[in-house]
Amino acid sequence: MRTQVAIVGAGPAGLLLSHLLHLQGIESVVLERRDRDYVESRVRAGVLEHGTVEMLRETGVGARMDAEGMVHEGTILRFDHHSHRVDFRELVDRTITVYGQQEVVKDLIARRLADGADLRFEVDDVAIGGLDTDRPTVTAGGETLSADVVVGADGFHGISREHLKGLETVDRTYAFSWLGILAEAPPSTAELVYARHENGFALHSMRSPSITRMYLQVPADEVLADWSDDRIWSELHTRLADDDGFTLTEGPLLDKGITPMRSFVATPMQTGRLVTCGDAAHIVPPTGAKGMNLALADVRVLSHAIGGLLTDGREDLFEAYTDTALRRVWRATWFSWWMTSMLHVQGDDPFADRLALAQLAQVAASRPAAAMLAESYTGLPYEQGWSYR
Ligand code: RFL
Ligand code: PHB
Repeated sequence: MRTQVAIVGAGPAGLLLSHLLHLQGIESVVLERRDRDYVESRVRAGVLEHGTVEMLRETGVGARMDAEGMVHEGTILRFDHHSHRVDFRELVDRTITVYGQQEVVKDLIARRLADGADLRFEVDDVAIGGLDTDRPTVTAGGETLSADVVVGADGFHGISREHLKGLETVDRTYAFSWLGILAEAPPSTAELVYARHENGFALHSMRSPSITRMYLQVPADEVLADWSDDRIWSELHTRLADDDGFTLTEGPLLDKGITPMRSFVATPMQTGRLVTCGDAAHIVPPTGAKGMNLALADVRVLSHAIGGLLTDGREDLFEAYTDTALRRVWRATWFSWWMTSMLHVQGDDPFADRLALAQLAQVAASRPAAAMLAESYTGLPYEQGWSYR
């Protein structure tokens, strides 16, 4: 069997790519290891950059996001028990939208299926071959699919990255993880609160007017079993408190988990007709809310490059894919590292902790410093459109 583009992984990256290619008249097959229900209910990212929102809307998959997503014009930084608002609208004339990753995934799956896409779930034996030719193959379930391009959109633990020639990785692991909870409680604040407290970082986010999403900095080797619901709430109350009377509303926990923090970039992102995108190629710590946005920005570049290759035989855009994508990846990697080091408590490194507080003070006091944060948080401008034509 043959297709134009074989995509491994039905996360946000693989699904959006399949959609953008379809809009350019290019057919693809998406192969996903998990079942549909699993990928639609996996709780992860929640913040969409300004440009991500525009791209989803412009390509016809933004209706539910526009109806249910919460547009935020700023965010709160809380440290030394005081709150400082960073006003995105006023500083950079941009906003973010709070809308869960699994909602984006649901919208993309619904649209792909309505457009007659070939999406295959529960395919757990994908193997990639033929990489020395311009007809690479993907084998799964005893069937071989021959394609013009194979895309590894299979996340950090996927199988595609290991096929890249001359692969080099740079990474940083952090001494802490995030313990995340989803609670059936109305948000206690209208905007996200990033709090730096002596006990560690805490984030107050949300998913809807009745669901709160929150995170706590915990040691990297922390075990979830050591965190009872009572201990989680007690620590959230302590770390999110301010001198202006902030109160936190509690509710039953719907989900809890621990996520390690890591920065990781693997280059190149392509070898012959195999390319990687999203978490398969790079990971950022979640403090800057960049992971999914970066995955979708890769896909924008890739959709344009594959459009050029398959409709006009243009090799140049395709060959430039790694370099084009990495320009944004490294800037987001810097921003995510900066937010992480500024907001987390190192404990054993008083110098780092004093520097972090000085940077927060600078963001709170200086308009250019706040604008720099706002510019990266709401999303840097894209270099090009998603469509080749
Ligand atoms: P995904 O979402 O991991 O999807 C990869 C898909 O590939 C499948 N797969 C395979 N399929 C077939 N064969 C194989 N051999 C396969 N191996 C894997 C997997 O089952 C999966 O369905 O990668 P993608 O599409 O690149 O998307 C990346 C994002 O998921 C990720 O960057 C974000 O979730 C990161 N992230 C955040 N990003 C943001 O932009 N804003 C945020 O606010 C934000 N918060 C977060 C986050 C990630 C978190 N966790 C849990 C890691 C908060 C958290 C807690
Ligand atoms: C989330 O709502 O899950 C979220 C928000 C902001 C972040 C990370 C995660 O920086």
